[in-house]
Amino acid sequence: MSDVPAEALLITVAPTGAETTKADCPRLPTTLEELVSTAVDCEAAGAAMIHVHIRDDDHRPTLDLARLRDTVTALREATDLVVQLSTGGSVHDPLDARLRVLDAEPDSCSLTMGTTNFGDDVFSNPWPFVCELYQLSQEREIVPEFELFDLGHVAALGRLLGRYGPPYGGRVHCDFVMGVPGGMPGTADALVAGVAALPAEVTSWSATGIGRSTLPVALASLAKGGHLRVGMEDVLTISRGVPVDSNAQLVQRAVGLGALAQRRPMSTAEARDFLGTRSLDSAR
Ligand code: KMH
Ligand code: ZN
Repeated sequence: MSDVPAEALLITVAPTGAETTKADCPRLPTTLEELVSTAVDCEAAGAAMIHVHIRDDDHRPTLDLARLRDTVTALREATDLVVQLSTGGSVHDPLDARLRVLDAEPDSCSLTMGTTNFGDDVFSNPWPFVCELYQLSQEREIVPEFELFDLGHVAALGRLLGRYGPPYGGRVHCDFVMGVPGGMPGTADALVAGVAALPAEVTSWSATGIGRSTLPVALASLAKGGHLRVGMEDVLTISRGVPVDSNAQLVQRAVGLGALAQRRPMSTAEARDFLGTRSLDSAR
């Protein structure tokens, strides 16, 4: 058990993603400088964890290891946020490059629990890859966040934990990613079904809804006592037809929704305890 009280709301910001182009969205943080300043603003607004995808000099998604390492270092220098690197990358990234993400030694890594159709593409997560990535995270003392795009992924999580035991740190945190075309819909009904199916080992969960499902999923998550992931990886409008100004704006909105539900933002120190990540001193 962690000592973090139930009213604490974990807000994760996913500021960039791999799908939106800089040309389509100039406000998307794609350079290291933009990412760090976004992280600082989002921490000040109430986020405790950052889910990171990085871009190359042409603003295209990359898993370049040197860049990933520099990113982890820069985020740790500028913030106390829990740094989670995406191992999902983009739908075009090969599995071996996605495994190598752990060489950058983040606090946490995303770990998607199965293959899913992803718009017109396929986000590939074959079972042997999931198992290899999970065991690597255990060896490297990196806390996985299990990404659940579908109800089948929830069942697969139970199978994984049954076969390989708990993650490093002993906590089991997962995130429902809803409303992806090809995955589960971003509805309260789907979230309720997913939460009901979670394996007993799960200690916490958050949810995010893509695009227009953002608000319904956030409200449903709060109603069920869950946590929130927000950010420009998942949504680019703040209301119908109005572009998001910044990731911090989405974090501020999450803080406001949380306040309505009598939840207050979890601090970064609480988040480390809550998620079971390494202490800040050993991470640095
Ligand atoms: N970009 C998606 C294909 C993750 O970060 O782990 C995968 C994704 C999940 O965003
Ligand atoms: Zn991601």
